[in-house]
Amino acid sequence: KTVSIVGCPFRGGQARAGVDEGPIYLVKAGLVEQIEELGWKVKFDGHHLFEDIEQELAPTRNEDVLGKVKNPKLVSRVCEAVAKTVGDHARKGELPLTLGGDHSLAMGTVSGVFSAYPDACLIWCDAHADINTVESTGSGNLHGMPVSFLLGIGQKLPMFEWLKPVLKPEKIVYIGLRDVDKAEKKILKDNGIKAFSMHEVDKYGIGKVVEMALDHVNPKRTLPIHLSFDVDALDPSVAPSTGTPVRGGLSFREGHYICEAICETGLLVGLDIMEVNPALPNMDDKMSVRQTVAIGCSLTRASLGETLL
Ligand code: DIR
Ligand code: MN
Ligand code: MN
Ligand code: MN
Repeated sequence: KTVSIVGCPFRGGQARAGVDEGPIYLVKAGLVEQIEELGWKVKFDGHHLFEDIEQELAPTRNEDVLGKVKNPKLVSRVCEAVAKTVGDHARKGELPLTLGGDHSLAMGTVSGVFSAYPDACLIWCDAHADINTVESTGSGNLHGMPVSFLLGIGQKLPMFEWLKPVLKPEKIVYIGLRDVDKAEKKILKDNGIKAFSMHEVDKYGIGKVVEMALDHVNPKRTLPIHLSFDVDALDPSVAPSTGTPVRGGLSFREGHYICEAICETGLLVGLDIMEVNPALPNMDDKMSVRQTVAIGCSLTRASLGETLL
């Protein structure tokens, strides 16, 4: 069993500096060794630098806007590269672990994993639904839109022609939502997409929520699972160093329980740990950064087999 780490120091899907440092901090904190300690062989050949892409696009960087959407060319090219890398690892039977970077990268990770496992399902842990379309986005930030692109809903952008609608609405389930735009609520409803918000976590408890989430996308527990984990799913008191914190989030244990329960299925084939931003909440707050990076590592370990006993 092999984990292939795809380090993605990328921030083009949103506006705040620092999220590109996330993967660097996670690896520096000893993540590779921690995964090896769990009995995995770990492949990590350095972070993906996307330098060629950034350089090639540099001359027209400030023209990279289409309607409201910011950096569409840059994000598209980077995600296409990530899709290829992640897909190659998955096709070799390795488990791709993508370290973000902002959540627009999931257009690449999910495309890659679903190219290797077309029958996979997707579990999306996040405060946000990330399902705005080109038409509905208020911010223009692509990290708020990866799910709509993967579903193939909304206007298609020419530069994203490589991105195939690999995802069906019944193959994704959300856990942790609490900051969903009005237009996103309509998209979720119109497409019949299952979501367990913090309201359901409070009502049923995390154990029941994960069971219901799996029952929805994976009733017989036979299908491969991709877990895309945005650390802002956790409460800001638990994971403060992230770009769009929202209060009322998952507790430390609830976040880890999700990872442990998915690991227990034995069906995990792809994992994303996204939106760790070591420049936040501010440059002086070293404690918050340490805490958030440590949680990025421990969520990863929980997903890869670390148990409490
Ligand atoms: C908002 C915020 N729905 C947007 N989304 C965030 O920009 O589309 N996603 N923060 O992670
Ligand atoms: Mn690689
Ligand atoms: Mn997200
Ligand atoms: Mn989020």
